[in-house]
Amino acid sequence: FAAPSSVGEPTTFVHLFEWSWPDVAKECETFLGPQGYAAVQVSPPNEHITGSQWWTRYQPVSYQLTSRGGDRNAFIAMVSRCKAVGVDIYVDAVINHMAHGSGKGVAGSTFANKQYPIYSPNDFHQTCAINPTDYGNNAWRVQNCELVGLHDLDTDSPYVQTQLANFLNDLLSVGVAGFRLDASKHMPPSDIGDVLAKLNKESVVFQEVIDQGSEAIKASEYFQNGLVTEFKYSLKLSETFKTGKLAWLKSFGEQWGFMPSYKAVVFTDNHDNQRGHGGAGSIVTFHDGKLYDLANVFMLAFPYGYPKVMSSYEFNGDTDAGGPNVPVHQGNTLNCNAQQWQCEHRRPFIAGAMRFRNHTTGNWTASNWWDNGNNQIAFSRGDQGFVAINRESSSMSVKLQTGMKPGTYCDELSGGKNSNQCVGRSVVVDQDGNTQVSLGAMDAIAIHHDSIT
Ligand code: LM2
Ligand code: CA
Repeated sequence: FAAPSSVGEPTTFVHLFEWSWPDVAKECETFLGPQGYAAVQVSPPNEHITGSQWWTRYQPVSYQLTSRGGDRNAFIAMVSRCKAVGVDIYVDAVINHMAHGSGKGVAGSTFANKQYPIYSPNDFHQTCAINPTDYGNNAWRVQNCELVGLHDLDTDSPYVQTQLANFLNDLLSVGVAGFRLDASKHMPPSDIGDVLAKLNKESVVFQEVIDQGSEAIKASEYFQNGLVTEFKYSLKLSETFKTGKLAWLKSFGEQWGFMPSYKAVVFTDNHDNQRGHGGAGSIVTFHDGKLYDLANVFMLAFPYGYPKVMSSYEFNGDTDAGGPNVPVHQGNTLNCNAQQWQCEHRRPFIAGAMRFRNHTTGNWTASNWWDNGNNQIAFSRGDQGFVAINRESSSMSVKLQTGMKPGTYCDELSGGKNSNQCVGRSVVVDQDGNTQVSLGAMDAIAIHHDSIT
């Protein structure tokens, strides 16, 4: 589908889960840059254990940049090719722990008995297991014992902190712009702060803290270090779209008990909860078809948080299965289809809603809220944009105030403008700022001030 006429201010990043470095680089050039995605979260780039499961990437063996994604040269080439088209790279940094047991890493390093190329047994906490019951009442054990048998680094020690800072500084030196700090809940916030204080460049930092409201460790303890994942958002958005009423979303955000918007990284689903791993619940995913599109349209249109779009692969119920054995890009063929890479970030509604967000940064409020008390909603972003979502099995037909100046606009979700030609649906706003919204079941529209034709 069409490229937008201009990208606006980037507001959204995408997790290209398990994509190889050459595929990420090509995606930056052919799609993410032209469309206006701000950044890509890539899978961990450092040496990890061997094996075909996706989660081998979460068992570090060394900080050499050799991984299933590619080697150091391929990584550096990706970072610079993406940067050249305005797309930043965020690295998923696994710094709480090292690999379980003994064996060999993908770059040939060996490990055994808490011995790794740069670590020896006294760089780790004493072995103890995090028990399921610890989460509710024992913060110390959650941060000092082992998460699923992964040897827990003594992140309080100056030596360990220096190694971690060296790793992150190496990534910054090749142009990486930010980090997802994996398993942040399992590290004291002050240890993370000590490591970040040693970094020699500004970067985007978001900490993965699974706090759904009932544990000893709170997401708010991590605000001092940067952004934090808001897992309540994923859970509540999914529940509302699956079994609730969209009318409830009028007050979505802090009023639902979420962290302040400016601290929150938000997502519909992530690589863990979409397959029943960390923080799972009844989560909306690519398996939900149109419902997934609409949930993403809401996330991207609504003024809360820094959104991350998930880009997955089909795993057919095997929650350990690694990615498809084909590259995403093969010459001119794109292996984005039902059985392989899902490329959710390319879906017209998701990319279109991302562009809508980029063009509505001038007003960070939801105004003119309307709902039918059930699953039809609409709201404006001041005079910058207007969106309507119909999650019902029947059509939607209602005249609504858009807050926008009169004119004919081009719906971003069905394609938007391409070199001044509207390839999407036309939406007419009358002299009073009203429009007649006519949508079929499970449909949505989004217009903004730059989509006027
Ligand atoms: C994370 N965030 O805090 C990641 O988002 C999550 O994907 C990681 O778990 C976890 N923390 C550790 O980095 C994944 C996966 C686990 C997997 C671990 C380690 O969800 O299932 O554990 O990575 O690869 C696997 C086995 C587990 C085994 C463990 C150690 O599933 O049964 O435990 O390896 O061999 C003995
Ligand atoms: Ca720890």
